[in-house]
Amino acid sequence: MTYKKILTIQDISCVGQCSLTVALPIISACGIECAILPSAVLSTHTAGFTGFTVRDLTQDIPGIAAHWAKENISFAAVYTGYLGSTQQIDMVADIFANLCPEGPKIVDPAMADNGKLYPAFDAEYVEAMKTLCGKADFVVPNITESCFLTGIEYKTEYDRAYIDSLLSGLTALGCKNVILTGVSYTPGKTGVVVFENGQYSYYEHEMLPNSCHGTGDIYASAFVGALMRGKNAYDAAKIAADYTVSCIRITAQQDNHWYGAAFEPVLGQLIEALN
Ligand code: PXL
Repeated sequence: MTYKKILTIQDISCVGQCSLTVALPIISACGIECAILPSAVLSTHTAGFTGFTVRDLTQDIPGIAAHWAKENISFAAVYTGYLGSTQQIDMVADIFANLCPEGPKIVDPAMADNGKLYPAFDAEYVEAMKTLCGKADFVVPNITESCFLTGIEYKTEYDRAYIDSLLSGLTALGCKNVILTGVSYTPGKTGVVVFENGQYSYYEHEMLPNSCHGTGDIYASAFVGALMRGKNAYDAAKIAADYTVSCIRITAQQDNHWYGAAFEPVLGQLIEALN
């Protein structure tokens, strides 16, 4: 196995099982070295907690990136998640170009779910995120994020033609490949669409009755880990989906675990799926 070092850029939500506290352990479990660039530090995530603290780290990013460049540090891939500000999105584009000129750029436009933007974001952030998605080799949105990025109406019931319109809108932004999560064509089932080089494929799996916050981050992190382990996009998308389902299933067995998904007890399943 070739040893690889990647960079992930997203926030630290100190409590709440999302963003960096999920990405770092999952990518490490995949056998990939994971450097981090925190976009912000929050006491908790913003979905369900109130009164959280936020320290935006936008001003620290150029100095960190310049130091890495001076030390000749580069990365085999860059994976971005929740970013702290619109200004940061432009800085990330520079990091793509300067610190990862060759490897895949994976953008999870973590900004919305269930038809709504997360509280910290506005239309200006969405516009900047469109530009970043245009520079990505893979974007990993859910349907809500795809709607904000393409200007297409959000629907909870849809057919293949609606999904195709989202895929065309997303690739029109300039991103090469799309991994679209949470696509459900049949009651009781959901799945992930892999749109790679214009080819559509779909992996369908069980839809569990409970849903958890942070599963988008778990999914994208496992996808990145599997991709960097040399899996093709479809296999990486499938491995990440099976792992995320296991996380949701085990979370349902915990009392009062509303703030995130218990991804740790089933990390072994992810490791096994990669071997
Ligand atoms: O899971 C995405 C996410 C990441 N980081 C922060 C969030 C959210 C979703 O709400 O609030 C701070």
